[in-house]
Amino acid sequence: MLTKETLKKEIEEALYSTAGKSFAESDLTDKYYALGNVVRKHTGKIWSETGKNQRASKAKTVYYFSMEYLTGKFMEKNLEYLGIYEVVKDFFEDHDICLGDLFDIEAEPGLGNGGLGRLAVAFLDSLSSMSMPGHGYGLRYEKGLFKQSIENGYQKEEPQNWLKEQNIWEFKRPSEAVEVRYGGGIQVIPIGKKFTFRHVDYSIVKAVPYDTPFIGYKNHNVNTLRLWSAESTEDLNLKEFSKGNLCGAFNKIDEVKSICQVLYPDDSYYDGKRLRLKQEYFLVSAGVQDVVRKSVNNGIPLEELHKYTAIHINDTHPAMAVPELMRILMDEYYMEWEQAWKITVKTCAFTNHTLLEEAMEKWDISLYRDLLPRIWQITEEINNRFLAELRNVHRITSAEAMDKLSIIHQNTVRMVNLSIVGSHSINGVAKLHSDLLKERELRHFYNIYPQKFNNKTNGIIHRHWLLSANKNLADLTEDLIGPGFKTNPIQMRELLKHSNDKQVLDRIMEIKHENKKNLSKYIYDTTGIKTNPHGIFDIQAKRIHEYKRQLMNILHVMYLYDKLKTNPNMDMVPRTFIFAGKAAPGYYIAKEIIKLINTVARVVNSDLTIKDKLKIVFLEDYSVSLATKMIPAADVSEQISTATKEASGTSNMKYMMNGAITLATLDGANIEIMKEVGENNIVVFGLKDYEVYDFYQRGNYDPQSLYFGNPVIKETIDKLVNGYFRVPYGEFQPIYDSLVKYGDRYFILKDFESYMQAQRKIGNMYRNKYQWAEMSLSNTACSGAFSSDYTIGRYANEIWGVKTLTPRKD
Ligand code: NBY
Repeated sequence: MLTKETLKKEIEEALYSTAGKSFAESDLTDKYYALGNVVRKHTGKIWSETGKNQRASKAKTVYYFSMEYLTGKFMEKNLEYLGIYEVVKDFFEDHDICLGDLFDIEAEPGLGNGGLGRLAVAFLDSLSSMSMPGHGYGLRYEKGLFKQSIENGYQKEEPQNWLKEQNIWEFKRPSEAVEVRYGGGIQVIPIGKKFTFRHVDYSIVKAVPYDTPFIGYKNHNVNTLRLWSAESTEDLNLKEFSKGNLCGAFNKIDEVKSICQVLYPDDSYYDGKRLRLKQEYFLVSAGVQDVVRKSVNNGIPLEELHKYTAIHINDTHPAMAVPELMRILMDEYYMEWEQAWKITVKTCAFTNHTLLEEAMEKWDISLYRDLLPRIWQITEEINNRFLAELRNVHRITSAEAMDKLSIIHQNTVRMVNLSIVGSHSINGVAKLHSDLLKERELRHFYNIYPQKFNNKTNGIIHRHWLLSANKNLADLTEDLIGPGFKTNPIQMRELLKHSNDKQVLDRIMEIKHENKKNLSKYIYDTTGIKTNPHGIFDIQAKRIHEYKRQLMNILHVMYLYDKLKTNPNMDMVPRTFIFAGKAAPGYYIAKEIIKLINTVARVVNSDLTIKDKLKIVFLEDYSVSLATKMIPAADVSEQISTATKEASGTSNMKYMMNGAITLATLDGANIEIMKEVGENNIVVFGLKDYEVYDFYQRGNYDPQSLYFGNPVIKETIDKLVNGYFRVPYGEFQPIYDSLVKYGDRYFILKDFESYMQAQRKIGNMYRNKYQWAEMSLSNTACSGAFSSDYTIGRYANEIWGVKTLTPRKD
């Protein structure tokens, strides 16, 4: 137990050693670093004990390979999980320091784009909190996802320099660096009747690991997130340097450093850049080498690697883990192909996160072969053997099936195919998504490998999104049902017993109102816009993408505004529509949608005639921290993607947990949310998955007939191009064209009528305060099922074979 007195001593000591100052002399930043050092110290011992325990037990361990990790800030979480939050808070309060101000000093590492990166962190959090041996591998990008600002309504991007100040959570481990090889050629060397392969003329990049402890929730367990950074093996090209060619001397170093310079800002979009391939192989090679080295050092026989180790491939970005593991087993440990292949497939498992065609990774053979000659050879051999298996074992004769299945296709390497062939498990991230993989997108694979396919619906960290983000709601929950839900969140269902208790419902509305007031203040401080917390806060915060249909949302706002203009005395619950999210810098239409939202906002927010009944806010630079402020304040959660397009969604679960009512299409995990909470506690609308597929198949969707046939639609959409918004001529023409001219690929016009109806329903329901509060309570109560602890329980049981390892205190 850490007491205030010992804490005081520890912080004073840390201040002397990190800042060379006494408590009285130090500023807030000094204190932040000192506290960080105290936390490091307390973490270190548990971390070391966890490692020793995991090694000694030889328990099966999962290594999660992901190009992205959206961690959020660490300080608050680490204090909470170590169980020292209260004493730290008391201590600083005694000195009139608010912990929140201290937390604000930390830079948030934005090492991910969106859902995929956040899910990876939820999984590490759950693994550690459930005392399971599981660690993450990723890249230590110097610049995370760009910082977004809005200028004149447009998105502007700036590099996000999260490492500018010292990062107190990482531990550099130079002694555990490994070498990653690029380029060169392969020599075939005969040994008797066999061959070995020698990689020659390659260039070397040193991969240096930086470890971040992932603390479990009050359970004396600390796992590791290991991020690799690229360093040159030669300090300088001395020859060039002594010739006075300074540029030449530094060139190679710059080239090496570029590998971990920056995160690619694409979400659900594949862009076949050489540097990206270099990054992916850097992660895979460093990680797999590390896994094999650790196994060997711990006395694990490589013939049985799969009994001790699982490698998880988070979408296809780390798919080269398959040929890389083959390479190491064969070239470095002289294993035969057949044996190495069995071990590799039993070790690797793969998750698919999207059905979008434009997100599928396909590498040009020439690029792949030149950069990674040995990996190419192995990939080609995997494919040759796979094609033979298709003919000889599965008796496939159809050219169409062979074509769909082949890993190598039209001069590209298809990474989904490689991942499926090289793994024993492939899962989608929500029931609908997994069903569509089996029945449609990957049905040829399902036909030959039905046993590989399974579903693992995503989850969220309830410790973050409820216990920490919404302390008042968590306290109320504890008052009503006891503390059990904190470690077993399914117990939140017991809240349903209080559905009819007006006192409880009043309290729920009070808490929501408090949260809305806090967000209102943030909105005012950052944008100058005044919002009314007595009205509905309707939020859509996520990456800007056509399939997520922020456009449909803002078109509906334009329609509402028009109605209010025509009838300013219209009886309407005041509404604030809040948006946030980044657009990929190269995604032109997405950036135009941001400009449109801000344009509508400027007009509506400054119109005094509508008497503050409608407000529109775009909050810039969406991040985990910002989400933590927004989600607890939402009355309505907009989850309105075109059916079949959103693999799962996870923010939908976070809003539900915080008592928002979901306005949803029947897409991704929305369907499972509806099943949990019941049809009366969610508002659904729009095309169903089979209807969308039907339109695609028949090619008979005709948005123009809707446009010309429905005056509301026409009048709303015409405002994009008829000068209504006093923007430069043609500004929103591309948006208009995407709907009217280019076929409305995401069925915005088709779903518009039913979306308007759903919005009307929301407005009416909100008028009945107790009915709304009861729905809100039901949503919170039924959200426990979406804790990532349960998701991880299923991955561990059904895919990895990983178990809880009772922590041992030495
Ligand atoms: O993964 C998201 C899905 O869209 C979302 O529905 C799901 O809930 C979430 C977690 O399973 N996918 C996603 O975030 N994808 C990416 O972030 C992504 C990033 C980069 C690239 C492709 C996809 N890339 O090719 O560079």
